[in-house]
Amino acid sequence: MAYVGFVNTDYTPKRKEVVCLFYAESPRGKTLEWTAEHVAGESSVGTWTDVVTSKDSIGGLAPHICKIDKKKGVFAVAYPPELFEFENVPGIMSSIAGNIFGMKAVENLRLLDIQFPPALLKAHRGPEYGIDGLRKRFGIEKRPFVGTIIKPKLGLPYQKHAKVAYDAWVGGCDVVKDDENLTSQSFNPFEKRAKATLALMKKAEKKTGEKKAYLINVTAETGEMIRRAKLAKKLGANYLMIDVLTAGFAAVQSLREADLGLPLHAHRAMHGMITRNPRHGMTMLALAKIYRLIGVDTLHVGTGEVGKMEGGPAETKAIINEVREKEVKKGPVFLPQEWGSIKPVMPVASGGLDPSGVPQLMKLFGNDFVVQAGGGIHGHPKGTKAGATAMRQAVDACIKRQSLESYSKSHKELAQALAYWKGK
Ligand code: CAP
Ligand code: MG
Repeated sequence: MAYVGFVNTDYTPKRKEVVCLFYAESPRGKTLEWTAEHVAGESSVGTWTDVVTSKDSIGGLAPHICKIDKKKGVFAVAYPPELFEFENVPGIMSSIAGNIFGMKAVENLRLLDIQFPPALLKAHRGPEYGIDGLRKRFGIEKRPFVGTIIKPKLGLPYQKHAKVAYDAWVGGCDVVKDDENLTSQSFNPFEKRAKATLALMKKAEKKTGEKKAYLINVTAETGEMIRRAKLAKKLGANYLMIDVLTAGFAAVQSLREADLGLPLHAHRAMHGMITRNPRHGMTMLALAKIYRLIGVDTLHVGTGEVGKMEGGPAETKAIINEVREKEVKKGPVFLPQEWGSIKPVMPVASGGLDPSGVPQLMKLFGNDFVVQAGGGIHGHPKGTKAGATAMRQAVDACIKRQSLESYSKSHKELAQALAYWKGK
């Protein structure tokens, strides 16, 4: 059917429907309603012209444009569940985040939020661990997890990579992760890195008496990714990392549905290509909901302007709520969402951080998050171990409700970090 007849602003979406909230800018001379009709049609059953074959096959499948707010340039579309294969995230995205972004009928289009109905939640595992499960697994009762990313991003031979990880763990990091673009390069092949780093993780656990996590990056072609994940598990890995955007929705589902029993860390490299332009693409909030649905355990969500990446406090807070809370109330540009039995994801703050940012981060995130620093640990004037200690001291200071300045008087690594990056 052509792109007409979907507007029904008296329509109340059924609980079983998928509801999408869009922001759109129409071509000159066209109305938001006209654009919304094109979006609703092209994302479901329609095309640019009537087709004779439509007559007897789409009854009841047509979506309803149930809200249009011309002032905000926003409209909502309620899609009957029969339009989708709920187990198939790539398929769902091909409808609600597919052709519509390339149509001439939109100057700009942004998918603000997707409301998942109960049956869609039931079709997916969600996180295996959740926040309580991660805290139990790593013996960290209340405070934030402290993590680092091995730097330089690329270039370290695997033996050095392992040694830098050891120094970070012994210095006080709970978590050490590969960088997003470290996979299995000639200087740092996956299996050798896994063996060497896991051996030193065990050594660091013995030395510190603390459980440690190594987030090894398994990002690769899906079959190879699963092979690496299984190999890592065999070698004693206790956490896996995947670059969720570059690997793709299907790969994230494959890794989760491999049920390896290991927590999954979602790095969001490439998200900026889709989320950054406030007038086009898709919000990080909507993306984050998809990864919680599929079932990652930790996910980068931004730092609320503390670090080097874009994403203000209000946006970061909204994403934190969306991945952590059981129920999210309707917001200015997002829909209400009940998460049923889907466990929470632990949000990750990362990007341009050093110990001085910890108080602001803990104000925004509370305690249930991972604070992660690469340069802010390995750039410490006294090296990685001191850098990790300084980060941990900053968290301890906040837990003890002391200012970093006063705490640093009796904690030299923190004092050195604060002095070194002052006014950075
Ligand atoms: C941080 C990081 C992370 C970014 C990702 C980097 O290193 O390893 O990939 O945090 O950004 O490569 O930049 P630094 P986001 O601590 O040295 O900045 O968390 O926003 O996805
Ligand atoms: Mg990185």
